[in-house]
Amino acid sequence: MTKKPVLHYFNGRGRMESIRWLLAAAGVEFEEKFFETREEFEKLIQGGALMYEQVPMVEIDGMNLVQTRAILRYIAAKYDLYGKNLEEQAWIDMYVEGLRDLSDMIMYFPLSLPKEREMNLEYILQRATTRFFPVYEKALRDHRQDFLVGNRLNWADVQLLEVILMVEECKANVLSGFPLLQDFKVRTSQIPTINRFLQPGSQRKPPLDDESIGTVKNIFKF
Ligand code: GSH
Repeated sequence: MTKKPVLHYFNGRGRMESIRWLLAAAGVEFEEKFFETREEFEKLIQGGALMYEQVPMVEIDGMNLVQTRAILRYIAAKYDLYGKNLEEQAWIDMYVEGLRDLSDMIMYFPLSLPKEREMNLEYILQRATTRFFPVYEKALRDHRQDFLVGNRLNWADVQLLEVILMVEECKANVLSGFPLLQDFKVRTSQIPTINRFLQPGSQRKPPLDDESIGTVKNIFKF
């Protein structure tokens, strides 16, 4: 029996969440080892498993994989979610990198200073609706398929759904001007592996609350 991948991170979204999403969408079961304190994180570093003394780290196929993008690309390629040729991979990379830009803004948002919160939220929503979502709406319209690239689910689709749901947590009706993205959301949410991940009790993590922000600041010393 193949060993399940083991994910090393704190018990929250951060940079690990899109890795959880991709494994879940691929139908791959995984284990998680959480650290909750600076001391536990340092123990992991001292064990020598973190190439850059950073997480996320995923134990998979006898390797300790680090660097979020490298991990995602490995999983996408291994589970056939990375297109069928170099051209499809280039499109997937372009979509995924745009989605990463947007999701990074959302990842850092809970760390906003109270006086900058509203302004930062406005900025995220403005960027989502004027720069990023129009790209994916147009891609679906021009491509005339259920998916962004090719004619089957790939890494970019999984990340698009993840990011749509994240932005909707900031503003529920944010997709109102994007009919094809609305359909895309409904359609991809019904894919059985993804649907299971969306159910309560899955390994999907909630947005960071104030208590977990304190824990994260303590672990990573910022
Ligand atoms: N480029 C890296 C990646 O994408 O994986 C950045 C990783 C990173 O900054 N990880 C943070 C960390 O380990 C936690 S989310 N910080 C501790 C440190 O940099 O000392």
